[in-house]
Parts: sequence; C-alpha cells; structure tokens
Amino acid sequence: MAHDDLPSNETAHENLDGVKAYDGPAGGWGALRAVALAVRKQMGPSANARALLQMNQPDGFDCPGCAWPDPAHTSSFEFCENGAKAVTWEATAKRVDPDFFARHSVEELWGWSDHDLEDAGRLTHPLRHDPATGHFVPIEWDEAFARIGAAMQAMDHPDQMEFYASGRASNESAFLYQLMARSWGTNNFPDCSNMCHEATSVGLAQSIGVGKGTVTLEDFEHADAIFCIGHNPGTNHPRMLGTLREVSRRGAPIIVINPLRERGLERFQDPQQPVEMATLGATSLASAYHQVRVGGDMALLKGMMKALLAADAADIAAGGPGLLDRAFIAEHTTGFEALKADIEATTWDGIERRSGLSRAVIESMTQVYAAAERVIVCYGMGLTQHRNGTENVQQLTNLLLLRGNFGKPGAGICPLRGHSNVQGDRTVGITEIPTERFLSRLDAAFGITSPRKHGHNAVEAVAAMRDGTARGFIGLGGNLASAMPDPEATFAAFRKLDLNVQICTKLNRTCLLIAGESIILPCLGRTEADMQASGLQAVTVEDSMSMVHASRGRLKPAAESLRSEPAIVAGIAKAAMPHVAIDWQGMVDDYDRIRDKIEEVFPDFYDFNQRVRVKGGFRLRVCASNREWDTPEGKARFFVHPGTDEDEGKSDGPLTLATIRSHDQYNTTIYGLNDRYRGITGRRDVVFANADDLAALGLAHGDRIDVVAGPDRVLRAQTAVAYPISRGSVAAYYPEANCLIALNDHDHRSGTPAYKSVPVTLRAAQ
Ligand SMILES: Nc1nc2c(c(=O)[nH]1)N[C@H]1C(S)=C(S)[C@@H](COP(=O)(O)OP(=O)(O)OC[C@H]3O[C@@H](n4cnc5c(=O)[nH]c(N)nc54)[C@H](O)[C@@H]3O)O[C@H]1N2
Ligand SMILES: Nc1nc2c(c(=O)[nH]1)N[C@H]1C(S)=C(S)[C@@H](COP(=O)(O)OP(=O)(O)OC[C@H]3O[C@@H](n4cnc5c(=O)[nH]c(N)nc54)[C@H](O)[C@@H]3O)O[C@H]1N2
Ligand SMILES: [Mo]
Repeated sequence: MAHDDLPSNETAHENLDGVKAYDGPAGGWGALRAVALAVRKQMGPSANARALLQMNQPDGFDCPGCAWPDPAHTSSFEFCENGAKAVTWEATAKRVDPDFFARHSVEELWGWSDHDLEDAGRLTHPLRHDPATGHFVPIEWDEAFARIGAAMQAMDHPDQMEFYASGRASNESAFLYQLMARSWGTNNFPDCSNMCHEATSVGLAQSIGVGKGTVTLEDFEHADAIFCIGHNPGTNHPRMLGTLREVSRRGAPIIVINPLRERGLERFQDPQQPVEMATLGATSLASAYHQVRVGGDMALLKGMMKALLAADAADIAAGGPGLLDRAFIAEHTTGFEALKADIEATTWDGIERRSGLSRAVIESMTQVYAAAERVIVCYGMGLTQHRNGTENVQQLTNLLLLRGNFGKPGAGICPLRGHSNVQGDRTVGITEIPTERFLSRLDAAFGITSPRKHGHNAVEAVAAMRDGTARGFIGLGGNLASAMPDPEATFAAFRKLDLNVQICTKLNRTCLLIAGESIILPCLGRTEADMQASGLQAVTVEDSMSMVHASRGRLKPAAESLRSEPAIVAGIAKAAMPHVAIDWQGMVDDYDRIRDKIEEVFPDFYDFNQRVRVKGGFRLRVCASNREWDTPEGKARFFVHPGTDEDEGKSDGPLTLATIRSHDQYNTTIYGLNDRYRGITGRRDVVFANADDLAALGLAHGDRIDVVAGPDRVLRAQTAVAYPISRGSVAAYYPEANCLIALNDHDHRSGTPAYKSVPVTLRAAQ
C-alpha cells in the first residue's frame, strides 16, 4: 500500500530563539550526534563506550530506558539514542560526595533546576539531614538503618508508612521490598504505575482478565494493520521504530491517532541501516495521521464502533457475512447487546464535536480496521492519563473484541509500558490491591500474616501525608514529589513527615523535602556490577510483552560505598523488624534464593532460575493471548461507558492541555533543554498551540503567555509556539506544568492523575 505523503511541521517559526521547525526524519545522524554528545558530557572525552555496547546483550544489562522488548534478546546490538542517554546519565563520571554537601545547603540546592540537581552526578554515601546546619552529612550504613528502624518503630500503626516504588527496580528488589512492607504490616504501595498504566491494569483486567498487553514482538510480523494511539515512540520507546519500519516496509498500514504531529511517527532513518544512513533515505511510518482533540479518544473509539456496526449491517443486508466476528463474540464474550445499544444511541454530532474529527475521517479509519484480518493497537499515556483513562482502555478493548482481535497471531492489544521494569514490579507483588490468592501464598512461603486491608495508591498516599494519617515515606527509586500533580500540596505533604527515605542513584527534589528524619541511601544502578557473598549477581526484569530475562551489570560501581537495592531493603527490614524471622541476609547473599521464593509465591515463574539462564529468557503466561479469560464469567467483557454527550471526562475550559515529555528528558530527569523533533532548542518554557486557537484569543506565535487552569493554578511567562496540533488542544512539558493540575483530578476507577486533560485558558503574560 502506498503511504500518503505527509506534510512536515510547516508552521512559521521565524525569529524566535530556539524555535525552528525540524525537517529531518527521526533517528538518523541527529541521533548519532546526540549520543556522541551525551557520552562526552557525562563520561568525559576519554570514555570508552563499553557500557553502551553491553546494553541489551544476552549477558549484559537490560536498557534502563524503556520497556520495549528486544528481538528474542539474542540479537546484535540494538542501538537507541535515548537508551544511550539513560546509560550515560547513570555511568557519568560526575559525583556528589560528602564534600559537595558540605559546600551546598539544602536551602541552596532547592533553588537548583531539576536538570542541575541530577547533572551534579552520582550519589556516593548514605546521608542524613542535619537540622542544626541545614546540610546533608555522611553517615555509616548501620547508623542509617538504625535511624530508619527507630523512626518506623515510633509510628502508632503500620499504615502510617508509605512504600513507594518506581519501575526501574528489578523483580528481585521489588519482591523483597513488598515482603518488607507486608511483614511490617501495610499494603500502602504507591508506585509509578499509578501515574502511568494503572488504567490498563484496572481496565484490561476487568475486560479480558489480565492487566497486561497480549501481543509479542513476533505478532508485528503478522499484523495486517497497526493503530498507534497516544504514544510517542520516537522519544519514549525508540527501539519500537525499528519494528514499525518493518511493518511499513511490508506495506501494512499504520494509523496514527495523536493531537500533535510527532516526527517519530512520521519518518524514520534507521541508524542500524547503513544504506539508509549513507543515502539519507528514510522510511515513512504513518500511512494516515489523525489529529484527534486532546481527550477526544473516547468519542473517536465510539465513532469507529458506530461506523463498524453500520458497515456490518449494510454488509449483511447485501447478503454478506457481516464485519463482526460473530462466532468469537458468541463463544468468548458477554455484554455485546448492551454495548451495541449504547453505540447506536450515540450521535455523530457528539462524536464529531468531542473528537474533533469528522464522520468521514472516522469512517475511513474504520475501513482500514475492518479490512484487516489481524490488528494490533498500541497505546500510551495519551489514552490513560485522563479522567476517563480506564474507560478509554475498555472502549479500545471493545473495538478489538468486535472483530475477535485477541488470541490470534498478528492481533491484540499493546500498551506501551513506561519504566523498564514497571510491569515486572507489579507482577511480583508491588500493588496496593493484592488478591487473596497471592497473599495466602506469600504468607505460606515466609510464615508471616500479611495485612488484608487494601492500601494507598500514589494519589491516596500523598493525600494521607497531607492529612497527617501517613507519617513515613520510603522511595525505592523515583522522584514522587516532582512526578505528582500539584507541587504546592505535594511538597507541603512531604514536609510534614516524620521520616523521608530515598533510595536512589541521583539527587532529586524529593530528597530535598526535609522531614523530621531525612535520609538518602545511594544504590547501584543497573549498569554496575553487583557483587554479593556468592559472587556477581544478575537480576531479572519483565518487558512490555511479558518476556522475563536476566540483566547483569558489569561496570565498576560509581563508589565503593554503594549498596544494591536488595541489600538496602534487607538492611532496613532487619533494623525495623528484628523480631521477624525471615532470612533477609541469605537472600541478599545469593539472588537465586529470592527467585526461588518468587517461584514459590507465583507459580507462573516455575523453574525460574533455570529458565532465566536460557538466552532470551521466557514469556510469562498471558491468559488472554490464548483466549482464556480470567474473569468472573470466564469470558471477555464488553463494557459500556458514557463519553460524548455526558459530562464525565468533559473539559469545561475552552482548551484542553496535555502535559508531555521532551526528547531530552526521562520523566523528571531532564537530560538537556532540547526537544529536537519538535524543533525546540535550549529551552523548555514553551506551550504548543494551534495557530487558529492563538488567533482566536488575540495571541500569536512567540507571545509571552500565562496558562491558566484556575485562580491559583497558573503557569506563568511561557512562550506560545504555533504548532501542528489539533484545534482546542495545547501541550506543555511536565514536570513544569504540574502546577496546573489538582491532586484530586484523576480517573476515579484507577486513580491515574489526569495529566492529559487539563482545562485551561491562555492569556498574555501578566
Ligand atoms: N526517553 C524517554 N523514554 C521514556 C520516558 C521518558 O520520559 N523519556 N518515560 C517512560 C515512561 S515512565 C512512560 S509512561 C512512557 C511514556 O511514553 P508516552 O506514552 O509516549 O508518553 P507522553 O510523552 O507523555 O505522551 C505520549 C503522546 O500522547 C499524545 N497525547 C496527548 N494527549 C492525547 C490525547 O488526548 N489523545 C491521544 N490519542 N494522544 C494524546 C502526545 O501528543 C504524545 O505524543 O515512556 C517511557 N520511556
Ligand atoms: N504532568 C505529568 N506528570 C507525570 C507524567 C506526565 O505525563 N505528565 N507521567 C507520569 C509517569 S508515566 C511516571 S512513570 C512518573 C515518573 O515517576 P518516577 O518513576 O517517580 O520518576 P523518575 O523521574 O523516573 O525518577 C527519577 C529518579 O530515579 C532515581 N533512579 C534512577 N535510576 C535508579 C535506580 O536504578 N535505582 C534507584 N533506586 N533509583 C534510581 C534517580 O535518583 C532519579 O532522580 O511521572 C508521572 N508524572
Ligand atoms: Mo510511566
């Protein structure tokens, strides 16, 4: 199939510092230049790039960049610009040692930018905040553990502790961490998944019985069409571009649904293809690009189902077999009639208004969908981070179920996960809503009695801290305070705590929110050799497609004083719960013992230690991939949700703002100030808007503006950038724009903050 010629970002970007339309493809020489620069800036001029060459090799470490899988994990070096940035950021030659903290007080550091805090280098020593001087001071590991243990024991109730985890933690550290918290007596597990794909975990689990994607990498070779909804692979999962390139080259359509033109979905020059690089050739990716209104996906998905039902009826009337997979619907699903009635009652007027797309365009997408025997839908934060995130995921599932696009080669659902092991952390027990099946097995394996009461997710944890019902916080990685909405409320909540412990590699803002006792525990990163009593250890991770494999760091640790995450968790556990008879140290001495316990608790990990030693690892069972539905009815379920004329999820401001990532950031980690594919250089104070929307407000490209979400929620002194974005939609970078979002503005079903449906207005800067 011929790919339409897509226009480039051709807004007038003249004469504005650091804003100039980018005409090149994604990848290519720009990517190679960016890698060379990252290596030089972080690792020094004489750095060897050994670290990069070990990335995603069978006996090397798993790339900490994203959760996209590698071809069978046995392939040759898979190159990725943003993976290289993640690795060089960790393998940096810069250090923040005790001297650094003697020179800089917490008060001074608070004034530093997020970029400067992390760019200062790797943490080297355990630190404690000294209230007398306002500086962090080095302490011994044993003293750090003793202080944490004492502060935990001073709590009135185990539920006063919050145990946060970010998705970089390995299966082994995450499993020990949840064991520690449950032996302690709480299910308070706010985690980064709560801000990310919780709508997937909740929505898919209800619809198809498993909260995970159902496809494998191989399915992309067999799909007849791919839909990419609300994700930006050029920046956030760049290795996926290689997969999309193959799909495009064999002529299968790739339909993109995204309010912004994203170069990484349009054209790709593959740095691993010498001919493409030498000839400056590139492969077109999207065959059609539909700029939905921010928050308009629900209406669009309903529109596609409406068009499909109409086309199905017409086909049957003409004597055809129809376009629905009736045998699949009858054998494998429940709730079809209710869905059909809801879709039929939904008006095209509402669909067009809410989605910002015309009926004709929606019908054209539906034709591609219906003509394809096997369809994969990929999606990311553009679908989940809304007040109706779970409903979005379930409508998408409805659309796939209508044509039996589950459990056959080349078809299924593909959530693009965030952190490299966020899915694995969930699998091994980081969850605030554990099942009884899991808890009883955990209790039997360790002779403990886990609490049954459900715990806090991320939003609930911060609310509990704000309200004083939570008094202690431990963060296994991440930077929760900066990642959450409403910094004013969130920062104040952290400052009320009696205990704030951060287990991390680099200094960030959450470390600087001073509690009664504030402790920073520096840990090994994934690239570094982890030596324990039984020798060099490997850890395991699970990617977006449920593949579990080993990861072994090889680099010399940034400092001799660093400890591994499992060792740190064990240290805290022993100090806080000297009476609990769990052999923490035995498990730290040899991670095989942790894996044996994971296997004992989760039967799907049978023969864990053997299978993970096989090149490429193994895939965990995903029941829906085999048309087995782990739901109460034993069937997949159609869900009905309001979504076009009703109020829920509707924005009341004239514009809806989505917060997004630049090309030079990893969540709250800001590598640099460029956003190459969107044409931004050296700045982050930009707001992307449609030129017609700006004009309607009496504003123009280049104006200094304020973004207003409410009387107390204003993002000041930004620069308006006229950008190819759908009418009614604006976009700005996170974390800066988090001040526009209220803490309680989230999806009720999953608790996912509505980071991408913020009603706003724009005005000239005041
Ligand atoms: N280099 C790098 N890699 C990363 C990360 C990183 O920050 N940097 N973060 C990691 C993590 S934790 C995650 S969760 C993933 C995030 O990866 P993505 O899901 O790609 O995240 P975002 O950049 O937040 O947004 C994705 C896209 O959603 C679009 N969008 C916004 N609103 C809407 C909407 O209403 N509808 C639709 N259809 N689209 C919309 C935006 O235009 C943007 O292109 O990436 C992971 N990988
Ligand atoms: N407005 C807005 N807000 C958002 C989002 C959005 O799209 N818009 N996205 C949300 C999403 S999807 C996510 S996942 C969250 C991200 O939330 P988090 O996962 O909490 O944040 P990160 O920025 O990834 O965490 C960075 C820190 O992790 C630590 N770190 C790095 N590597 C390691 C390691 O190997 N071990 C340990 N222990 N620590 C390490 C470093 O010290 C670094 O400072 O943000 C959310 N917030
Ligand atoms: Mo995420």
